[in-house]
Amino acid sequence: MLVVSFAPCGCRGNTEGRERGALRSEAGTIMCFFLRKACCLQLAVLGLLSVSAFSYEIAPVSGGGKIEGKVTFQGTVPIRKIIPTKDREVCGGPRDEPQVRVGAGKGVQDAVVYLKEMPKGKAWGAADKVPVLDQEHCIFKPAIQVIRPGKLEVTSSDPILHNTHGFYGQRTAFNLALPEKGVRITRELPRPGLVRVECDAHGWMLAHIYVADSPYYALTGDDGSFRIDDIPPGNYTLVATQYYTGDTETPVTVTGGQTAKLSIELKKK
Ligand SMILES: [Cu+2]
Repeated sequence: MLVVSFAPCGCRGNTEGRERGALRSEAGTIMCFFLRKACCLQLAVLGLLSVSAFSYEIAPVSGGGKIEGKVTFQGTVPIRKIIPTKDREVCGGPRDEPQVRVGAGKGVQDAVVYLKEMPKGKAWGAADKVPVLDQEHCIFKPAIQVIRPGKLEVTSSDPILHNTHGFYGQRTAFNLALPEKGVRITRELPRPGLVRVECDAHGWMLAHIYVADSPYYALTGDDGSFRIDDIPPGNYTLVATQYYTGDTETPVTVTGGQTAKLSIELKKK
């Protein structure tokens, strides 16, 4: 992902130049002209880079291959202690929450798996409905989801105020007050990347939304299994990620008409 930050294209020296004399002012103006030009050029280049870094091209895939695999976590399941400090009649009492959902055969449920930086390939598929993030008993549902860039509907099933706050890194993606049950608000998540969702009213609430940069992704089932299909033959990096363990990258070669099998173990970094 490309993160671009820059200062505004201003020129404070210009004002100073005017105050100190005509000659200096003229030199300052000329210098400022070039600085502005350079600055605009820089912005244009950054703009192009940011567009190209996120562009995914849809191209028909013939004779594609598949990847099937299983994501596991072998260690002791880490526990997070949840202690609701308000609205207990809705949010409930203290409880233990596993940081990694480990099921049969050490399989990790809800690990996000995707092919890294896919330039082109299959279509996204029909968008049957807008993805939803609900809040029930002060728990985000679902806690983890993968969506395509676009709309997200945020709602609440609780009769109390949630202040639902999504972040791309440190930057706010949305900040919504949901004061009562049944409120529905739709927002855009236009940029691929991880969106962490918190509630400003209930500090223990946490969800993760992965905005995909291509349709080559999967969310593991309750036994840790996944499948990605219609992949153009080639060499790729498959990323398996889970918010507690972080990313695990695995090289994989996809051959037309065949299924590459992977076994991926997540480990806390
Ligand atoms: Cu809340």
